[in-house]
Amino acid sequence: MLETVSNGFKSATERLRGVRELSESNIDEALRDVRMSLLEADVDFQVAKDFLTRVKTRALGEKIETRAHDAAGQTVKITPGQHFVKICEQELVQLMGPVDTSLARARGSTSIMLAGLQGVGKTTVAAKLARHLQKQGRKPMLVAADIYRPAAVEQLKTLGASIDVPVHFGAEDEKPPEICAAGWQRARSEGRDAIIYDTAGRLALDDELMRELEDIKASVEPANTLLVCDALMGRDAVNVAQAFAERIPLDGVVLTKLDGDARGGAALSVKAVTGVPIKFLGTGETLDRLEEFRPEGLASRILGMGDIVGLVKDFEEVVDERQAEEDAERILRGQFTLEDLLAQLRTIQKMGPLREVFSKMPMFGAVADQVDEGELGKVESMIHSMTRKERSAPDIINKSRAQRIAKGSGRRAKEVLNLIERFKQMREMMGSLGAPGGMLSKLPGMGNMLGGAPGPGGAMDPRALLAGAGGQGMMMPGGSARPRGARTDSRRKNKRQQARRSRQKGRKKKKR
Ligand SMILES: Nc1nc2c(ncn2[C@@H]2O[C@H](COP(=O)(O)OP(=O)(O)OP(=O)(O)O)[C@@H](O)[C@H]2O)c(=O)[nH]1
Ligand SMILES: [Mg+2]
Repeated sequence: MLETVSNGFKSATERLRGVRELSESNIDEALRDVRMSLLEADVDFQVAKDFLTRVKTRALGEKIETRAHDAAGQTVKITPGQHFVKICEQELVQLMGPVDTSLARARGSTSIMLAGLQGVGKTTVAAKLARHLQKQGRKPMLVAADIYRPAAVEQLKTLGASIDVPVHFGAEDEKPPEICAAGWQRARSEGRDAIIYDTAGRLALDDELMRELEDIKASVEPANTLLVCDALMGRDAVNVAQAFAERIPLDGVVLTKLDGDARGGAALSVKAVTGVPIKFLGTGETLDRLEEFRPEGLASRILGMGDIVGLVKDFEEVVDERQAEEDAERILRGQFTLEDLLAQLRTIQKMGPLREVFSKMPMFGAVADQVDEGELGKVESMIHSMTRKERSAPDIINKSRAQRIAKGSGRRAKEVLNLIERFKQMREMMGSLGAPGGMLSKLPGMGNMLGGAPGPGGAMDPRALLAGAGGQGMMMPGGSARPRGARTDSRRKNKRQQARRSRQKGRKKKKR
């Protein structure tokens, strides 16, 4: 999704990695990549130009705070490159927002008229919105006002039936405005509190289509008029939106087929060109693939970091950074216990549903679907039933101890032994990953941190970390190995070690 723009920002960030300050020349260079990608992505020319000017002005004009305080009150360093990314993020949000995704009500109910060209996804969106409202406890009704395309009514009836939402349709000679008006009356009398009008699409914008929409609007006065646009149409989608907006007042845009949109031009320009915000995103053919639009979320996805900004924010809220870095080093040396595993599980759980956490991580996004939420609870309950000693030295867990633990946690002894086995394999694997010359040292940037020679950047299959070496089931949440750790250079590491040593000395002195 949106790879084209993402790539532009990614190479811009790469260029700024390691620079000591933002200067006109390095900003220009970085922004050249962004400009190319925006144009390639079919972002409106003027929108792209204004965006780049704003980013440049801010990047040059703002004093960079090189230090900030994190959630735990610790001072953290901010590089000029990170400052640049922050500006880009804020300007992207500005470009696409603000947006209020709530749907207006009038006369006691939510009414929505959908408009748009042929094949953009109106009928699908109608059903998705019905589902969306249903989840909020509302009682929607769908109205089939497309009388021109054969099978259009059948399509809506099938979708309605699949989510248990009634569909109103007209008699043969009824015109769309009359069908809608009758639908409204029926919804009232049947106690439905939300109504969605699915209208016909045409191949091109024509007077007839506009007049029909105006007539429907006049006849039922929908509280929300949403324009459905196909993201794959790029700048054409924006042109269509502009033409619609000039003729019919619009409350929002629903941008569909974002799942197949590698470019992202429509998503970025529609608000800036038309003044109409995107309210919903369609991200797949099935009816649950509708998202309320969050400019912040899309901005961070565009910045090529999955939603790593959000992830780091979540992470900072729940974890002590210094502790986390120390843990990460220890874990990568293969020195960790079940107690650590439990702490990590808890950290991850605090960050939100597991699948969401994983989908925000660039390396793990693709396997997020395979994450088994229930598995965590089982692992947690088994560790809970162990004694402190067992947790720190799992090797002592024999058959009879396993039986006791199983009894305490409502699991089977076999599962406990299995957990221990997988834990040992994982410990071994982490140890060998972290060893000089090990797999992690081959990842770009990790060589320094681990003290090994950087290799040619051998790729790692993220599933190796997800599933235990045994193949399935338990996962290793690398909670402490925060992305920034990857950039920790040996100097910083030495400094930290010195600091730790002097802290320890201080403590010893006090004792004496
Ligand atoms: N991948 C993907 N496909 C979508 C999405 N939304 C709709 N589609 C597909 O796009 C095609 C057209 O969808 P419809 O909902 O029939 O479009 P429409 O605007 O009602 O079409 P007309 O009534 O003919 O004007 C269908 O095959 C849908 O499954 C989406 O968000 N992602
Ligand atoms: Mg349709």
